[in-house]
Amino acid sequence: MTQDITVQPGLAIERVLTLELVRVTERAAVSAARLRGRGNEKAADQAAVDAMRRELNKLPIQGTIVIGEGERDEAPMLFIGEEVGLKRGPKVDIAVDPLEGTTLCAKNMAGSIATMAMAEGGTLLNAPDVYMDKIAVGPGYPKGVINLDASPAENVAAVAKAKGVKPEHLTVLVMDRPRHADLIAALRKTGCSIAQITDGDVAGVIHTTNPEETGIDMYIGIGGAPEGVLAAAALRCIGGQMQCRLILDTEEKRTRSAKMGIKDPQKLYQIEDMVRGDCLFAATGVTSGSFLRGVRFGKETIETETVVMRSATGTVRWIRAEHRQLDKFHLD
Ligand code: VTB
Ligand code: MG
Ligand code: MG
Repeated sequence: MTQDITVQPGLAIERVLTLELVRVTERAAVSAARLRGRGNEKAADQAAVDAMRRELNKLPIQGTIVIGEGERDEAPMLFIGEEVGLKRGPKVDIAVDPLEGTTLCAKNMAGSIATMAMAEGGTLLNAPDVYMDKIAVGPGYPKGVINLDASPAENVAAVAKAKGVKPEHLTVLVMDRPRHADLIAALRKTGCSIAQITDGDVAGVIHTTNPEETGIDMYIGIGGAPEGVLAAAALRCIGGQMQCRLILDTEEKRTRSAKMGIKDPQKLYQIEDMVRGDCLFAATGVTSGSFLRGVRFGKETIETETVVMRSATGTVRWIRAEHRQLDKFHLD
């Protein structure tokens, strides 16, 4: 007897879907990786989008893209509101960034990933594609240790105290952007170490969940709102704290976000406000980074590395895959 994927009350995301997410991000990563170092962001991104869409449409879900490549008219695929899947099975919200770090991929620099999250229908923040102010730490800290409305110095002091170290022994990750000049200057005064990345703050935020391995204790700065929701989904699974606020500094942005259901443009979002239900998160490395190994093209196999997480249990799985049947990847 074949069993349909059923929905358990309060657990809309069936665990069997976990591996399906892996397949989706693996394919997107392989497609993008073929275009690593070609200096063509757009082509790499498009390849990842096409592959991700093709794989999503094989899944037994009634999925709605809530974070995607933009509005319908500007994004032909994986646009916000697009329905994906086989149109049977659980109703789910989907957030995608098929190629997070297009520049990293185009320049063959460390840290580009293919990533997505899936959550119970109606539970993911429909974030517009605007900037977002973010602060995050990993698990193990007392609730409220970070505060987006406090100064960088106050946050460094609070996290250092909770960790039981001096500020000099704390490392804060910040994206290398002119807009972060004041933030960096304020952090410098605390004596902490600042690690900088040129792109890719989904992985950046996730780095805080494993400071022993990554050396990163806290993430602060302004990045994309879609990336904020994706990172929040990961932290909802692993643990940690994150606070965010949309930057709606023009009338156009406020109108656009109001249309997407954002009532309070000043709202301070906690993880549970961005990902309100059970969720799954997956990311596959495109170029190698400190988070994930990039795709390796061999003679007989293509190797991928993926992390997949499930909030219901907090399980985090690292999946190294060897793909054979390379002809099947030809389409990608
Ligand atoms: C942000 C960040 C992403 O691009 O969206 C950034 O969240 C764009 O910032 O991780 P700029 O406009 O300052 O370039 C990424 O780094 C990659 O998509
Ligand atoms: Mg992208
Ligand atoms: Mg991105």
